[in-house]
Amino acid sequence: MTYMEEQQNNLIQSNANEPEFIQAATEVLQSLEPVIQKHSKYRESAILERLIEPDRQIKFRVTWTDDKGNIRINRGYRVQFNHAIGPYKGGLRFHPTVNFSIVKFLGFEQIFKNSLTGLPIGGGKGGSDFDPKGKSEREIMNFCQSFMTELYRHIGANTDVPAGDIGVGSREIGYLFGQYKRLCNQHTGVLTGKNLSYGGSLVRKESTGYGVLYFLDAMLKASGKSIEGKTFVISGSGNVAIYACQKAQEMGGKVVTMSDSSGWIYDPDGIELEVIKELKEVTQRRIADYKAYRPNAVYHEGTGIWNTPCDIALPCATQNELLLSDAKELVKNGVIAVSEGANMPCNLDAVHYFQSNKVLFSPGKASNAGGVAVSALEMAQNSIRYSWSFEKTDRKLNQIMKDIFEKVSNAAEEYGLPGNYVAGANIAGFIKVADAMLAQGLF
Ligand code: NDP
Ligand code: 2IT
Repeated sequence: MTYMEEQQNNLIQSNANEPEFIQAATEVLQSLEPVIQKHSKYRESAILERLIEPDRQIKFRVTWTDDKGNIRINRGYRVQFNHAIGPYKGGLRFHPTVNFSIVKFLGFEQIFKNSLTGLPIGGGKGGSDFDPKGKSEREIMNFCQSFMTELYRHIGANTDVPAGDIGVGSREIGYLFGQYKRLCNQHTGVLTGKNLSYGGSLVRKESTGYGVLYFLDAMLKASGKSIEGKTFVISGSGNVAIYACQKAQEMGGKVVTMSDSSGWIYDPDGIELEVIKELKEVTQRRIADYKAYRPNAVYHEGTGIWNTPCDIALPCATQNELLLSDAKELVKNGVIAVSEGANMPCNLDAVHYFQSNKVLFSPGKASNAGGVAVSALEMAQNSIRYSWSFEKTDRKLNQIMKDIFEKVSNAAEEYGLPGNYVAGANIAGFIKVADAMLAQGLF
């Protein structure tokens, strides 16, 4: 058995009940084979073995009361995966599907993503199986306060800095931050994605979606193509999807779909984003209600969004939402590029199918890194107790995304895999972290 086969076996045996984590780590291991062959130092220092095992996993009970006075119990999680290059950094997800497999896959991806930003942030992730849907404002606050009453002892502006993810936006960050401050009596940059009035950064709200488009622009340009005039299929209608749609439209693209977990809409005239913002950011309604505002639109219950003909697909909802059959349909309909806005939305078979059919493909850890990058800029602004203008922060984001494309593209080239941005992202992200681990001795 080769060394890499041993690593793969060990991954599967030690994490048997964690399919999403195995999926994310398998992709990285596959990409790193040429790096391990070329540089024996990583093998000699057991870097892969150490990277795959989180520094620390925290699980806790969250007890809260609902509006009827019932006592409710949920599970809270934080995985502090790797802090070789900076404090642990990564979002919190509130969704009924959250468990250690989900949090570990997200935390693992975050190590490489954060490394690619070029900013000093390590990898972590957390969340809860709490379902925010249908909860009152008071219930959300009760839950957030109780969640932070345990989490606060594990985090800190120089230790671990959580942010949002699915089900956690600026409202939840506000309640979490308020409780942290009650407990610690410190106004520090311990969370990112804060509102502007108490230490948030301009552009953070838009950053993941905008970043997806800045990366896509660089990737298309490198192949002599452009966004102008292209038809987009976007999934999701949350934070990432909304601002990906906004930037795609600003850059001359036409977006014809968006979705939520119930179904999807097709608007032949192009998505009217103000309607989506009203439904999703203001009134917390379903995507099905879009039709009431735009009679030409068609609503489809359930899946099927990837059967829509398009030039560019941006999966921006959740993991494993685009499978091999969807990839085949997209290729059949002539898709030229797929950029992941969500984390691991395409399964491994779908990714391989895109690559072998010459579709430009960017993995989430490269193309959605704009969110965490602006989070790191928020930390920097909090440290100097100052805030930058929208234009300045947006310029920095744009440059960071272009730089990520260069790093990813160069690493792929260097290891003989030109155009394979999955391998490029994993290799470039890995080398910085691995070298920092080597320099700091055994941990
Ligand atoms: P939001 O909670 O704002 O939106 C999530 C969207 O995805 C909603 O439209 C939601 O529909 C849909 N969705 C969630 N779960 C499912 C599911 N199981 N099946 C179908 N649709 C689903 O989250 P974000 O936009 O912040 O996050 C979206 C993705 O982007 C996630 O993968 C996240 O990890 C990733 N990401 C987020 C970043 C950020 O800065 N926010 C940064 C980088 C990556 P519904 O409302 O019906 O649940
Ligand atoms: O997946 C991600 O990169 C995020 N949810 C954002 C993390 C952050 O710390 O801003």
